[in-house]
Order: sequence, then C-alpha cells, then structure tokens
Amino acid sequence: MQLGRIIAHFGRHWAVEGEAGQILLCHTRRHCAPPCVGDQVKWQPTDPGHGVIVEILPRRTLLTRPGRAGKFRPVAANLDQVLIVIAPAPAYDLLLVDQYLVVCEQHSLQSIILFNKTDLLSPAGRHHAEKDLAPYRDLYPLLFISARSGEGMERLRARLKNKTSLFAGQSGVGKSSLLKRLVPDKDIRTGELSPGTRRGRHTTTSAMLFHFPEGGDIIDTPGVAIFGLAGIDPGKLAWGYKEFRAYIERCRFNDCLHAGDLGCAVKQAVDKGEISLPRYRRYLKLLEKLPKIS
Ligand SMILES: Nc1nc2c(ncn2[C@@H]2O[C@H](COP(=O)(O)OP(=O)(O)OP(=O)(O)O)[C@@H](O)[C@H]2O)c(=O)[nH]1
Ligand SMILES: [Mg+2]
Ligand SMILES: [Zn+2]
Repeated sequence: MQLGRIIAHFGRHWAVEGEAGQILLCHTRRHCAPPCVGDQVKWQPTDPGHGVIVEILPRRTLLTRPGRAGKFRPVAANLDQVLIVIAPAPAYDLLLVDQYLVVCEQHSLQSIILFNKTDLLSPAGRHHAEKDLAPYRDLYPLLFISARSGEGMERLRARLKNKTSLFAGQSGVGKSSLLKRLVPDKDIRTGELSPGTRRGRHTTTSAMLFHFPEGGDIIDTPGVAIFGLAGIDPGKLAWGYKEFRAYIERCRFNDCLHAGDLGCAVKQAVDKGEISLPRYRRYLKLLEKLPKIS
C-alpha cells in the first residue's frame, strides 16, 4: 500500500501523484466513497501506470457541492483558502461574490478576493471598482491584480506560499491565466472571451491541482458550477455574512431572518451605517433565492 495525492479527476478515474512524484491513473473500489482533488489516499498498483484507490485519509477541510437527490458531492479536500476571482470583463457580479463567500464561511475556508485584469480599467473605472469593493476591505484580503501587466502578483504569491488554494470565479475572469503566471512551466489552457457576449467559454473543464514553485498547491477549476447555495439553511445564511455575526445574537427573536423582523439588530446596524447597505441588500436577495434553489 502506498500514499498519494489526488491531482485531477476524469469521469471514473483519478490522477494520483505518488510519493516519488509518479502519476498514476486510478479507479476506486466499488462502494468506496468518491475521492476528490486534494485528497490524500492510499493506493495499490495494478497495471503499469495504473492503480486502485483503497482508502481516503481523513480530510482537514472539504468543499462540497449539491448533487442529485439532496446528496453532496466532494469538490476539493484539504484546502486552506479559496481565491475568488472577478474582473471588469466579464462584468463582475457581487451577488455571486457574496454567494461564494457564504459557501466558504460554511466550510470554514478562508477567502481572498482577487480583482483581475486591472490593465483594462481606466482611472475612473478603477475608482468605481474600488468603491464597489470597499465593503470587503475590512472583511477579506482584497488584491487588485493583472495576469497581463503583472500588477499585484508578488503580493498574491506571498498569499499562496505553503497553502493549498483553489481558484473560483466565472468563466473568463482569468483563473487559468493567473495560474500560468504562477506555475510557469505548465501547459495550461486559457480561452478568449466570446466576442459578442464578452463571456468566457468554459475553457477549464475539470478541477486540477498544480504545485506552486515557492511551496503549496493551487487548484484550477471550471469556476461557477462548483458553488451552490442549496443546502444552506435560511436561518444560517446571515452567519455567512461575517460582519453580521456580532449583531445576530442581539436580535429580539432568535429565529430572526433579519428581513424586516421586529427588533432586528442587524437591520439597526445597517441603518446606523455599521453594516454596508449594499451587502445587506444582497443578503436579502440571497435569502429570497434560497428556498427556490435548495
Ligand atoms: N486584459 C487582460 N486579459 C486577461 C487577463 N487575465 C486573463 N485575461 C484574458 O481573459 C481570457 C480568459 O482567461 P482564462 O484564463 O481562460 O479564464 P478562466 O477564468 O480560466 O476561464 P474558464 O476556464 O472558462 O473558467 C483570456 O483571453 C485571457 O487572455 C488580464 O489580467 N488582463
Ligand atoms: Mg480556466
Ligand atoms: Zn435580525
């Protein structure tokens, strides 16, 4: 029996990196729970270049997504942090950012917000973006970066060192392009935005783990599909807005949904300017979305 790490997933097979750095294509034993990228596993060789995964070692953290029949599917294991990438094109959607943040809070994962493609911003556009993102400044690390010009890449490198990080974000925001800069000698595919819609083309099709030369690992993903809000209890959503937490206990009713309920300390904090109004509005929107998607 040997130890290894899952670095990619292809249908019913997983690529396992063995301790000697060799890569094996493995399947799992029948009835074995599905492994995912980032898992430490025990495996046994079968044919040359092939093996079978016999055990998944205990996970430090596990990011899951809602699957069929109310079940959860593992997305990535043993992560330290999630890098939420947004950009001026395709246009950023802060409701989606909040959705990612809530899911990360739920899984006890650190989040870092990366505003990529700063090279595309005019000075006025930059000012506008910084204002839009200001509510996040005190809550999460926020870096303005560019895979093209290299802005902010050193600060990003420092954040990635000796951590296991996962890229999340809409198709076309530049996740794979950033990875290419960070892990230079790898053959990583990136894709142009569609000329008409200015949206990404879903170039990356499965999660894959790469080693960061300075130490640590980075997982590239197809982005949006892996984060769902399904399974989040409406009563727990507010907890995912971490600046609300200090107020939640002070609401008059302990089942307060902070949506116009009587004696709501969260709403009072919004009125006093202690909680950002746009963040609160997005909370209400997500709350409204919840029952429909879970
Ligand atoms: N101007 C500019 N373009 C960038 C930057 N980063 C990425 N791009 C471009 O954005 C497009 C999409 O980049 P990708 O790296 O494929 O995006 P992705 O997030 O991996 O997309 P998916 O794999 O589809 O989820 C490509 O045309 C890149 O060249 C940047 O910093 N500035
Ligand atoms: Mg990609
Ligand atoms: Zn309340």
